[in-house]
Amino acid sequence: MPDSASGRVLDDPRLASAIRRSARVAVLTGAGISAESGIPTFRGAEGLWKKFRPEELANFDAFMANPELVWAWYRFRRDIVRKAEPNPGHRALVAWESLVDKFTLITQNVDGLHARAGSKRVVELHGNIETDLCLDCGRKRAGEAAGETDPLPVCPCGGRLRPGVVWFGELLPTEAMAQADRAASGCDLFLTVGTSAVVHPAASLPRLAKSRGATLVEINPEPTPVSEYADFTLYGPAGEILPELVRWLER
Ligand code: BJW
Ligand code: ZN
Repeated sequence: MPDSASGRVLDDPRLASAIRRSARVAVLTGAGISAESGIPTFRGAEGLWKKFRPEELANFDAFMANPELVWAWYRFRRDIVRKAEPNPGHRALVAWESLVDKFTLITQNVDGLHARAGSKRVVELHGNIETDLCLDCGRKRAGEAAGETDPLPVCPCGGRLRPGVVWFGELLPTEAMAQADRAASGCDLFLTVGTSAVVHPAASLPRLAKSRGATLVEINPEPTPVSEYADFTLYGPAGEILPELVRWLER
């Protein structure tokens, strides 16, 4: 049965004890953890890219049909990401990593804010918005600098570039997915933070972790499909709840 905490997070001694005895921790983050850095989410109450649903633009067919539009969307988002700073939620996960034997931070986010905050072991499942990928030579390269406005960027080989992210219908990077599977299968505590948990295969990781015996904790202001089987659901913003958990662990 799910449990919930609406007041002080660690009022529940069972949650406190599960967190304290967990030496192997895996965390799955989604767009919600970066919401407090000013980066809009895809879905949910504050879901932003309201004008465009990700299912409409984040796929290869949309790119081929209208590459200028898809590039304009990514350029707009790159701009927001470059101006954003990590928030207390990102920083709490950096601190948590230093407190346990094994800590794997699996993220669906493409904004790079976990690494910028100082997290060491970050598994990026959906790529990184700061990279471009050439459709011809297959090379990955750094994304164009701020201010460049070529509507259709081109690789030095002459091939067409696309954003280096994972779109619907595309396979996730094999090694990243394998690391995520291993971490979910072999952890004592699995946290899902700020994800609507509707996009697979990432959304399957919490269930995998739970089926292998991990305690499953969810942090999100709204219920998600994970809330139905999580051991604990902490309803609220990641930037408040994560620092509270870490403060308690550090004591
Ligand atoms: C806060 C907060 C605060 C707000 N604090 N929280 C099994 C079943 C059904 C379908 C499939 C399946 N397996 C595969 C599929 C198909 C598809 C899929 O999952 N579709 C479903 C949507 C139906 N998956 C794929 O296609 C994947 N590839 C794949 O499976 O390959 C194999 C295959 C190929 C072909 C056929 C079949 C299989 C690829 C998925 C790629 C997703 N890409 C995107 C875009 C990335 C690039 C970019 O950024 O532009 O990834 S889509 C978008 O959604 C992005 C995100 O990473 C992803 C998840 O979103 P996320 O992070 O959860 O954000 P939100 O906005 O949804 O939620 C935010 C949450 O935060 C909300 O809950 C808020 O409440 C909360 N929040 N403020 C904490 N302060
Ligand atoms: Zn090329």
